[in-house]
Amino acid sequence: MAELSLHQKRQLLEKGWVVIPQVVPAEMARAALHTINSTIESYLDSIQIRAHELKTDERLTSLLMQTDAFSLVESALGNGKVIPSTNVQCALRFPDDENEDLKRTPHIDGFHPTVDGNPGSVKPFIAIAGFFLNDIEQDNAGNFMAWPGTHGQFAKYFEKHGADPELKLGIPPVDLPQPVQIKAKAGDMIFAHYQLAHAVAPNLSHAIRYAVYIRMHHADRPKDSLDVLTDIWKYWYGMSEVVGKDQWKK
Ligand SMILES: O=C(O)CCC(=O)C(=O)O
Repeated sequence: MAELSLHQKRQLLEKGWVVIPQVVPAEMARAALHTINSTIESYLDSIQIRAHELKTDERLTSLLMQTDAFSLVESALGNGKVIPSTNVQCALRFPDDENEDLKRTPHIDGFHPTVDGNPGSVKPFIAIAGFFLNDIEQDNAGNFMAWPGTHGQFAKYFEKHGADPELKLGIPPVDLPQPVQIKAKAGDMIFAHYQLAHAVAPNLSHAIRYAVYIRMHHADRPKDSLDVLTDIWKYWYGMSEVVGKDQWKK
C-alpha cells in the first residue's frame, strides 16, 4: 500500500499541494496520451476537451485507480472514504501566442463567481489529483500554477468575514503570494487541496500540455456543507499527524 510520507504530508499541509514522482508507469502515460490524441481531431476548436466518451474512459481513470495514486490519496483522506468524481477532466493547454495577454489570475475550483449579474455559488470538494502526461520542464509551458498557502489564507478570511454566499468576488481578497509554476515529468501526479488558488500558466512552448485531473469527494462530508471552507482539514483523516502540529517546522 503506497502512502504519502510524513514529508509529503507536511508539504501538503503547508503549501497546499504535493507532487509525487512517477506514480504512473511510462507505458500507461503513453496509452493515455494515445487515447486523447486519437480523439482530439474532432475537438480542435476546444482548449479543454471534455469529450463525453473520455470522462469515464478506463484508460484515463486507471491513472488513479490502477496505480499507487488512489492509495496515496486515501493515505491523506482516509481509507474507504474517497469518492472520485466520475467527470474526468482532460486538460490540454495549447500553445499561446506571445502577443496575447499572458497575465494569469488565480481561481479556486468549485467557486463560481457572479456572471452577468447572476449570483455565483460555492461548490467545494475535497482534493484534486492531476496526472501529467508529458514533461513540463520550464516555466510558461502550460504549467499548473499554484499560489502557495492560499488554502489557509482563504480559510482565515472566511473565518473572519464568512463565505460570501453570492461570491461576487470569486476568490477572497487577500494579499496573494508569488505563484509557483509546477515542473513535472510525464507520470508525475499533483495532489492538491481544493481551496488552493491556482491557474494555468501561459504556454509559450511548441507543445500541447497534457494533463488529466480527477476531483475527489469525501464519503463523510454532507453534500453542499460549507464548513470545509474554514475547517479545511476536517475530512483529511490521514493528515492528523501533521495538522495543527507546528513542531515539525522547527
Ligand atoms: O490545466 C491545468 O493545469 C489547471 C486546470 C485548472 O485550473 C482547472 O481546471 O481548474
